[in-house]
Amino acid sequence: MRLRHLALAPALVLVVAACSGTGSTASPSAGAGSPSPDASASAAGQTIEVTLTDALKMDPAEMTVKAGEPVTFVVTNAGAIQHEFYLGDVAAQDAHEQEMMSGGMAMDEPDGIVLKPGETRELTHTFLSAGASIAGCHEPGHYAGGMKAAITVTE
Ligand SMILES: [Cu+2]
Repeated sequence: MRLRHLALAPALVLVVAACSGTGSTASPSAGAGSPSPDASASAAGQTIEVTLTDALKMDPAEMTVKAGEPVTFVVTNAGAIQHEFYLGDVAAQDAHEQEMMSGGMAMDEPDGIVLKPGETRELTHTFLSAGASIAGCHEPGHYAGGMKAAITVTE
């Protein structure tokens, strides 16, 4: 479902392809429902609980996930102001930051969710290949203030 979504958004596909330095280049169909030998493993999935705070922190600030398996982030906004949990590599984070700075509204999208104070929400994402990714909050000033977490994607 998510991947079909991505396939309809060329920019996002490019982002995914761009961060997949270790293979799976230009194969947007790779995840679009084509069964992989590891399909059974993905049933297990991975769950990571993340807390967002008004101190512009994400806890944990570093996470490790496995490529090709869905990861469910259970995100709680422990603060009193709105925060965001947006997944993407450095380029995607920068692009999203620009978007937000030029008046973009924080909204839910395939790779990001917006959380009101006290809210807990889930975002499920499958990282397609090993590498480095980031979770960032792009409420004004937050990303620049360090509100991000490093995500290491392993094979
Ligand atoms: Cu924030």
